[in-house]
Amino acid sequence: MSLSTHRRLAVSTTLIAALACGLAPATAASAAPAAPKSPAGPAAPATRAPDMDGVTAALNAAMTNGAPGAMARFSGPDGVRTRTAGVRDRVSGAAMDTRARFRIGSVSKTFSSVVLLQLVDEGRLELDAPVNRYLPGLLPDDRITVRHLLTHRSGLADYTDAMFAKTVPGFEAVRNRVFSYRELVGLSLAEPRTTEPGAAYKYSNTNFVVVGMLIENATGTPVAKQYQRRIIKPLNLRHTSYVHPDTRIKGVHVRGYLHPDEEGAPLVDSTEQTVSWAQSAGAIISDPADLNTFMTALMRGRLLPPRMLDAMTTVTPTDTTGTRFYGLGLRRYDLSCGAQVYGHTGTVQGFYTYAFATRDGRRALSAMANTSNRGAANTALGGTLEAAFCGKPSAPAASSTKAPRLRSVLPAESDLPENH
Ligand code: REX
Repeated sequence: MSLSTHRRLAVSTTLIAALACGLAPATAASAAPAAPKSPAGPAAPATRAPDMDGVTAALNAAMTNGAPGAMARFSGPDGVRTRTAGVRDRVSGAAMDTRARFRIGSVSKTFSSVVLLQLVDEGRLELDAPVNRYLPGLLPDDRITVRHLLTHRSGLADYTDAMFAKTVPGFEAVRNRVFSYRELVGLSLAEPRTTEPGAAYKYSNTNFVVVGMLIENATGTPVAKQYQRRIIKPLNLRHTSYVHPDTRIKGVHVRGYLHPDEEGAPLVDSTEQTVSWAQSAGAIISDPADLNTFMTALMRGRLLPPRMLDAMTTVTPTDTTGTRFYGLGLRRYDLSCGAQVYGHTGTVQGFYTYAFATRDGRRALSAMANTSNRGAANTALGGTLEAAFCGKPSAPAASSTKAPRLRSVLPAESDLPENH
């Protein structure tokens, strides 16, 4: 059935159309504050088309702020739209390409969280059990639970702060190193803990290193195998991999460029590295289509049963803006139009990533810029979220007397037509 047939069918019932108007359905995350009402009224978010010019402007702004290139892919009811800017390779001059793979950094945390929550669902771990029940003696405090890790409330110091205090020397010192998980945890435990267990949100890579250990301990296999078996294969993510400690990115890929701390110093090509300093906290490679497939599948309940997805999307604030939240290995951003999007951000040397979807899994955006240590470029890249999910009113603007177009029957992200 063509997309337009889908739409014609759909417009026929006002009920479906009314449902289609709503934002994300209420979830067990109801502890979180409700989405702010859109100034244009409750129907506004669903009637907005993605503002792809706004997406392009955000990519260009990332470049103005020091990224050699940037790209974004939006998947929604009306299909897929991609945008690129600049280059994916400064030496060959190859243009940025939305089929190219890159390092997704902490978006890997959402993958690790999905695997862990599947294990919880299978009864192999308990969220509120002490980590030390499964990894005896690993942590100096029996009160630290599995949930504390997934919510960044363990108080375990982030060893990467000291590791990368000096950006390029820090990176060069580890780019070819292979760490064991225990070595990384040891680096954290050599520092004072930051909070009492459960007391406060404090982002730390250490938490998701321990999550990797829990996965390997519960399954008796490397995390790579679990990502493959539980996520990559079922969703047919053909450009997603975890190759630690291999330093290369296979196939067509983006080259990453790290900004040194010294203003005006040349960019450092940081493409090849083990990412052993991050492992289950940040070493996955993917591409924009796979990231959108992953986030939409997650939100549509294809990876986790409702109980686990509810736990994952139950969030607490990460700051005082009232717009930034964290669940279990998952962020929620509340955008200016009232849309709430779930996903993760990522930073590894040379790569900034955003991968987010609406709670109903009907719209997703992934964006990347091939630079890092350049906060302004990352902030500019984040502008793709507002443009894509808040968008601009479709023309002619929807009126309350007209039935809105159907947005409820959707093919999978990967079935949607490409629209460059
Ligand atoms: C390490 C330093 C960044 C990068 C980091 N990355 O902790 C994790 C991640 C895996 O993706 N976290 C981010 C380096 C925050 C997220 O969740 O979005 N910075 C760089 C420095 C600073 O070296 N001196 O910018 O490439």
